[in-house]
Amino acid sequence: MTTVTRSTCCYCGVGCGVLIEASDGRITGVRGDPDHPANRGLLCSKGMALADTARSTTGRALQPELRVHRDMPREAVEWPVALDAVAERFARIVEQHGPDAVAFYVSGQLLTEDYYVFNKLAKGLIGTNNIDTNSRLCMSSAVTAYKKAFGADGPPTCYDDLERARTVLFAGSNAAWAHPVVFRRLEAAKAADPSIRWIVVDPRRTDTAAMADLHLAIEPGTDVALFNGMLHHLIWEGLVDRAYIDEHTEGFDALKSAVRTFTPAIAAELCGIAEEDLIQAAVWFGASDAALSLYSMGLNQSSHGTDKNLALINLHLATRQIGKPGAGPFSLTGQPNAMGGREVGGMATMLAAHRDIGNAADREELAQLWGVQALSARPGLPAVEMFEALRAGTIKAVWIVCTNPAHSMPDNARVREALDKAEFVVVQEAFTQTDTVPYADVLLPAASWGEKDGTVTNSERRISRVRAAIDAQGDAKPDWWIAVQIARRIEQRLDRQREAPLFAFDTPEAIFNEHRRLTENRDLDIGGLSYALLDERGPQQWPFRAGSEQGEARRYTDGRFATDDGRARFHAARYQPPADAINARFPLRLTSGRLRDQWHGMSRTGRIGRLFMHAPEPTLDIHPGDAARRGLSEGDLVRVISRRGELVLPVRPTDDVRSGTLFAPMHWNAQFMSSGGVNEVTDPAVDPDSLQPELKHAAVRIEPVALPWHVAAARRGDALALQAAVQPLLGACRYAALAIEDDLLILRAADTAAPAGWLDRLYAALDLPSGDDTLEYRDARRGLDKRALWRENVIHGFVLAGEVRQADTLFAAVRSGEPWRGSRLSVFAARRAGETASAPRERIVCSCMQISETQIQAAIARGASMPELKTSLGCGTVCGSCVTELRRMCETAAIGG
Ligand SMILES: Nc1nc2c(c(=O)[nH]1)N[C@H]1C(S)=C(S)[C@@H](COP(=O)(O)OP(=O)(O)OC[C@H]3O[C@@H](n4cnc5c(=O)[nH]c(N)nc54)[C@H](O)[C@@H]3O)O[C@H]1N2
Ligand SMILES: Nc1nc2c(c(=O)[nH]1)N[C@H]1C(S)=C(S)[C@@H](COP(=O)(O)OP(=O)(O)OC[C@H]3O[C@@H](n4cnc5c(=O)[nH]c(N)nc54)[C@H](O)[C@@H]3O)O[C@H]1N2
Ligand code: SF4
Ligand SMILES: [Mo]
Repeated sequence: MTTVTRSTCCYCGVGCGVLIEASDGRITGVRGDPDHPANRGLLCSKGMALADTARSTTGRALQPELRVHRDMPREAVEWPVALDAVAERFARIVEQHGPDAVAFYVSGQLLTEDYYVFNKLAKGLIGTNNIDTNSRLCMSSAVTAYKKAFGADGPPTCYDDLERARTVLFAGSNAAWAHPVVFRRLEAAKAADPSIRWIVVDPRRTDTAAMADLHLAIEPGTDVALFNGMLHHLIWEGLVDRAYIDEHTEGFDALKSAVRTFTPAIAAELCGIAEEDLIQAAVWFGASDAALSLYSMGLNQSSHGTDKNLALINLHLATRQIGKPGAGPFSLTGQPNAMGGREVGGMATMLAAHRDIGNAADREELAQLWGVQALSARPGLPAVEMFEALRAGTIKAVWIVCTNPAHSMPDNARVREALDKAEFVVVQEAFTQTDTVPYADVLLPAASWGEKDGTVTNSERRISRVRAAIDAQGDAKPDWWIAVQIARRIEQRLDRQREAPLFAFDTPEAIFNEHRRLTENRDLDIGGLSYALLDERGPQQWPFRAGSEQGEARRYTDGRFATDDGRARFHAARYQPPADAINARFPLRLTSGRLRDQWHGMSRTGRIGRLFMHAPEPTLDIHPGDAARRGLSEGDLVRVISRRGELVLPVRPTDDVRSGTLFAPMHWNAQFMSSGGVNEVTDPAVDPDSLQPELKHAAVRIEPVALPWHVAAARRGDALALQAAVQPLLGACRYAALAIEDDLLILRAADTAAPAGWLDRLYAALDLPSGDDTLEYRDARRGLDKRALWRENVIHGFVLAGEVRQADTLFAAVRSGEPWRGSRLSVFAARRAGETASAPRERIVCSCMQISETQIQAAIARGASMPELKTSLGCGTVCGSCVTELRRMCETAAIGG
């Protein structure tokens, strides 16, 4: 029997509602929930593919594992053994070295209930504020700026504003890929009313920028100069709202003198854009009936990210583009529960329900609510410092939950060193193939999406229920449960038992109810919410006070802010260049970000072939002029070198980036390539207020690297099992990348020569033994080694090492599964005329309908328009994630002739 469970997508902060279909304990399908106010039935390519990610248990963490010594492998143990081991070790370290000798590094992908328990465990029970989260890499600057400007965290806006805005300013946001359903809604609004203006501020011409009326391709890191220049123009042209400023704000005069020097001409020059464009943007924004800004990592991930946020908020306050429909500074949250984490105070610098560590009254009130003596007044260490302290030995033990710092932290080699040096590392994970799992002394298997219950809050402050559609796989347990079990044990060992036990929770609902109590009479008051109400009436926005009928869609509509005097604050934002200075040795600016179909470290999206096909290999985007000057063409491998480290990547010349700027996707890591990914070279410098690292900017140089020995390989079978088998070999090559294609694993690698013994290990990992079914060819003198495995007349796998000229033919043969025509011996000789050396598989643009770039281009060449593409090929008709790209392809063809 098929059951349908209403839940929420586990990826981005849009927070789309999903309907999960399940039968016999397996998830069989996922659809958009037509009744969810965020998406009204829509899903993007990642959401559409959710069921596939849950299909197989290969690669899931299914049992607790423990190792008694660093040099020994972990072994499976029963839960009580694992729980005792963690509790005992944490308690012992706290007794010997004090509470600040342990740390928790958690995640905006936890549910609010999970998050709440971890925060209470660290701050309430152990007495340390050393609990930080990957939100430090993500939302911290936005939080800090909201608090500075408005007196409280949280966006004043809501999704309804998407349809009401007259001017939309995207700043450092590639919403077309990162928040696709929000983008779909904006697209529909603009299609219905083409007079709506879009401005995009992004150094790259992203799919978002390609749709803009005005794209400001600023130099990375120059946003403050841009916003100050826009404000200068608005002030001197009289486009600010003096009455609003006088009545509802503080600090305008100081700001006015601070932006005096930012004339449009000077600001435009600093940003590397045309002065007219800056002025145009200012006028469209300031004179608009409703200007909405949507911003994300291009602002936050900066060594002056708080100032970037504040400079943008200044524009909104000065022109009264806030507190009314369609207007306001809308920080798009990245993770599904970045907001919930902020609500429970799950960071090193905050306390539960928007309380402050630095505020004695807040600490006392919370201690009382929790029934503990006192809370530590010492702020905990934020992410970057936390791992530094682990490396230095001042923190002895870390418990990592639902995040993969060995991949996602800046300068990740240092993080790996820290994990290596740490006395005790606990990793609580749903999947085993991540870069952090190898460091775990204890691996705690977590129930994952589709298997757990609780709540999340999306970008517009809307709380949705997450519900389990099936039982947890194997012995995996919900994150809150694991935390509660260990907390109780630590409580016992530290002999901190109280009259009322701190962790008496038996359900997520009990946790939610306690969290609710902590929010009462505060800005995020959810006193009127309950699971029953959410179940009955669907997702709700906070604040939602007791006795009220509904939440608040927009905040500060009466011009009263959450500061003591009710006035918002202007802050004179200082323009500063990025921390990692450009010079003759490191002349290029490297930025990084998301791809449409991958999610972070790929532990989930990297499980399905469909999501690889839009971008099958890691790449380094470079301006064609910069590439030509260095004699580089598409696919050439280069070393990308920064002051911290290096990695090898294939270049992709494209004028989507400006000259002097490079872009690499953040996703690839040691599970799929030969290095830890782009964070080998990124900069751990942080913003002084938000302590968020500058992941969006590193000064680098690139050098060509001659790696004449190439490998191309493919193997049919359980691709996830094959990936796990081949992954340990990747690091031995200067360059290697894996991709998954349904029941196929694809490998490409390159080096100066074959690493010793490597090929034999590869043959074993790919299960390509010598034998009757295997055709082999070896030429030691020329360094050639080739193998193909046959079943009947069909090639089931091959390795070409040394040179890979036949790769295309063989990839095609393995993919098609059709019998090989011609003699077996011809496989290593065959190379049809016109074939290039290693053209990757055709790029698939439409993931839902599996329509390739070539098919679309052919249709466009025959004169197909955008609507005709949809009717003739079907592309862009399901989730819509590819529509911007389709439109771009049509436009490019039209311009090109
Ligand atoms: N497909 C997909 N979607 C996701 C995620 C994912 O992994 N995959 N992750 C989610 C998460 S956690 C997050 S935080 C969001 C992130 O969502 P976004 O922030 O929209 O995504 P990014 O690609 O990281 O960065 C956005 C843009 O910032 C630009 N940028 C770089 N430097 C600067 C600068 O100095 N100024 C300006 N103005 N722009 C700059 C980059 O060129 C990039 O296009 O996405 C969420 N959604
Ligand atoms: N260079 C560069 N680096 C970046 C960024 C960038 O733009 N550029 N962006 C930064 C940002 S904004 C973010 S948010 C971070 C994200 O970085 P991470 O947090 O490291 O990213 P994920 O891969 O999503 O990690 C989540 C982990 O939790 C596991 N997991 C999934 N479900 C569950 C569950 O229910 N319970 C438990 N316990 N585990 C689960 C997944 O398998 C995965 O390994 O990356 C940051 N790093
Ligand atoms: S936009 Fe896509 S990834 Fe984000 S919540 Fe919706 S379906 Fe999930
Ligand atoms: Mo994020």
